Amino acid sequence: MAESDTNPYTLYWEAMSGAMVVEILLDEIGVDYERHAVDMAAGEHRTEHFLALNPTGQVPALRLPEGKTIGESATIALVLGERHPSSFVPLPGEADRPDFLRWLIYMAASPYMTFVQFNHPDRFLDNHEAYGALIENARIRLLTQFSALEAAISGAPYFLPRGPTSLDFYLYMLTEFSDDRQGLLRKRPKLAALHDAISSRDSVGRIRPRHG
Ligand SMILES: N[C@@H](CCC(=O)N[C@@H](CS)C(=O)NCC(=O)O)C(=O)O
Repeated sequence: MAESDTNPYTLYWEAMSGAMVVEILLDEIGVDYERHAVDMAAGEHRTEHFLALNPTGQVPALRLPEGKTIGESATIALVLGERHPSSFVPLPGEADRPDFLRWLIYMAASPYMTFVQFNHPDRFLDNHEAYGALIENARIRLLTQFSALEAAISGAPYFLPRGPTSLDFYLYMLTEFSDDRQGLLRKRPKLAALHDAISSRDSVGRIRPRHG
């Protein structure tokens, strides 16, 4: 994390949030950035100041060097891929770009959002008595969604045959969100190999501990 760059990226961040994949990608491509912790428990994400930066009131959000702030984890991964071309994000015209986009959007739209249902049933229903059923439904849907991802992994140990990409960083993060990681990995050997490979990267060694 750079503190002194004159024009760095700023990552609006919370522990164990979707900011993890953005941090890993920033570290992997080797760009300077600052981290700004958003105190969600204190409602900082609902303040006028933060909503002016990201009207959805969510993290991750990334302030670009020119001053604009963007949200949405998948969008941030794509924008960083365009601005800092690397093997981590297939560029338009590359053969595996359609698969890359398909599964990146799936991860952000499906399992990530099912984790929100699992951890924050209050955002879906006012009826406290139904929270247990909503959490159980999320638990079952997560298993199905992870199985779909297991079936889609086409490389070894990485998601795509080309080698490590942001899909691997994203899927590593989703696996880390699980409260039954070992159970998840035991039944999904391709995911387990991917998770092992990403866990041992230097970037992850630096970043994962920050998330508790
Ligand atoms: N679609 C968004 C979802 C981001 C999201 O749900 N972030 C959570 C933290 S993991 C958040 O900020 N929640 C606060 C809220 O929704 O009020 C993305 O992919 O970045």
